[in-house]
Amino acid sequence: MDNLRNFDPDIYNAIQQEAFNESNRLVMIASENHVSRAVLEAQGCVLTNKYAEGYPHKRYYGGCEVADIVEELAIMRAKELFGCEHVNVQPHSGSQANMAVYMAMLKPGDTIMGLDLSCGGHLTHGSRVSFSGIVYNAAGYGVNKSTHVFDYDELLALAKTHKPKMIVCGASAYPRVIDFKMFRNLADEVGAYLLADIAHIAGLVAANIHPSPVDICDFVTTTTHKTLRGPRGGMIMCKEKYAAAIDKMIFPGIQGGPLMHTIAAKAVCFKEALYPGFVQYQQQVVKNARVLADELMHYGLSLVSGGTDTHLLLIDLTSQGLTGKVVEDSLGKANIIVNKNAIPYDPKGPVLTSGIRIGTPSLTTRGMKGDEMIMIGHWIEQVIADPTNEEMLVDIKHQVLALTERFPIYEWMWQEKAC
Ligand code: DSN
Repeated sequence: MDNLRNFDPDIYNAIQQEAFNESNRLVMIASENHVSRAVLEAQGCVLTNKYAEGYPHKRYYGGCEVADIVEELAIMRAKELFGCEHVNVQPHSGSQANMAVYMAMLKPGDTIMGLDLSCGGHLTHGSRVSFSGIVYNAAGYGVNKSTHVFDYDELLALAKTHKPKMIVCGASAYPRVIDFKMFRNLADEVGAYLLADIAHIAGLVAANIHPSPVDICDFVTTTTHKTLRGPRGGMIMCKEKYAAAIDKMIFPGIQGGPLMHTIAAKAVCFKEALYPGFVQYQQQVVKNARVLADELMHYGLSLVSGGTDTHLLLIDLTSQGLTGKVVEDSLGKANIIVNKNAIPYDPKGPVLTSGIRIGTPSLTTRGMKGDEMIMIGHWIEQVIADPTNEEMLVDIKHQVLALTERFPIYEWMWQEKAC
């Protein structure tokens, strides 16, 4: 059989184009990263062929000896990395991981309490348009209206009112440290299970830069592709006493065959994360976010919560009278890729929004540091000050290209681009 380049040049070229784009743009989407060649190789391997329903040494198909090796390595490394009692590495995504926890522990109609999407939560934390808000009675919580950080007294009052069976902590757009112990207190006060969704901060947690919820919460879910810098996928960690219920809900409850190639790539990612260099990487991710935040504030821009402790920050565009959509589009023309994002209690809704979310994991993977963050902060400020100035956007794009050339990524892939 022919290779991809010869058999399907359309798809081959599209993939090359993506590598070229990632290489020539500043990817500042907080939930994205650039995986290593080793992770890509594992993800693109023959394990995609293998059915391995079940768990190591308890499969429903023959010939699973390699699948067992791979899954056991992934489990062993995840346990070492996060110090958890039990881990299930099969969830296809973070949403599947959350779904499995809810379905294992709750009945339809039970109350869950998670952070509202509009305040930085995730769809699966109880949004009305997600299964989490359709199947369960979702009582959302927010951040304090003036500080934009969690007010644990407010949350306790809410928990006492709603008496949830499960409290979900964790966020997709919250720039500050999450106090898992305070959430544990809330959960204990009302007799709720506590789930921490650390999809965004998993890399920071693995590197001990953000406090770990693993010993504090009943369940910890994550994706593996954000700060953790692995393949797109999910994972559930829990206390041993919940292991059987969680495993049974992932398979056969909500999934069939595990994606063994992805599990192999997860194992590679965990191995990478166990190297000391990973801690330095995560430290630099946070340092870069802080430098960028200071630079943006120095130009008078307003940041949600006044800064960041993590890999991400949110610019509030209210005083500029701009929408996140306009700024996302303008920055895109300058090869700076971000996403529009609601700010807490945003009057504009999710299509336009009043903010943009910016993250540093991908740029840090390329080796960028404080000096580069200062340059990038200046470009972002210039675009926000004059988002329709096409000449300036082109000029910034040229400067971005000069910068990205100094920090190559995936050049081994796209240098062979056919067109
Ligand atoms: N959609 C992801 C994000 O961008 O934060 C969360 O899963």
